[in-house]
Amino acid sequence: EKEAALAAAALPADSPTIFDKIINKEIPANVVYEDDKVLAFRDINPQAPIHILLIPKVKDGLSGVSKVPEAEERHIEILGRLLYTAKLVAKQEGLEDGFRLVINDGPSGCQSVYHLHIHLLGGRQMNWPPG
Ligand code: DGP
Repeated sequence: EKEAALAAAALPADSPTIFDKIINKEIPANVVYEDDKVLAFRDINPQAPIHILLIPKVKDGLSGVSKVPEAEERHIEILGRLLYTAKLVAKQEGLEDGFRLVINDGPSGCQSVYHLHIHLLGGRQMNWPPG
């Protein structure tokens, strides 16, 4: 897994990933929210009773953001929109008592898919520090 992360880290910012296939409906996903800019779907390997990924949609050749350090000023709107959508989805999922938002970055952060995403985790007591 570490090797895969290192290989992926070498890819250019807008290389397609498995998440592009989910956006394009080429592979199925359990979608919980979708608009023209953001897609949210259940993680295939859930780490909590509720584990949802929020991703920016990439279309019309618009360069995607692979990871936080690749963000540019033009991405500010989508970065804010992802957080705002996390709020909407948390409410939709009934996470009134709280939840955890996580962005894994790069090999040391355990990022495995190089299409920027926020993890929304909830439905159980979270612990600190994380692993
Ligand atoms: P990260 O390690 O932060 O890059 O998280 C990537 C997450 O993506 C990981 O928790 C598993 C999830 N994932 C990978 N492939 C798929 C997929 O094909 N479908 C879904 N629903 N989730 C996926």
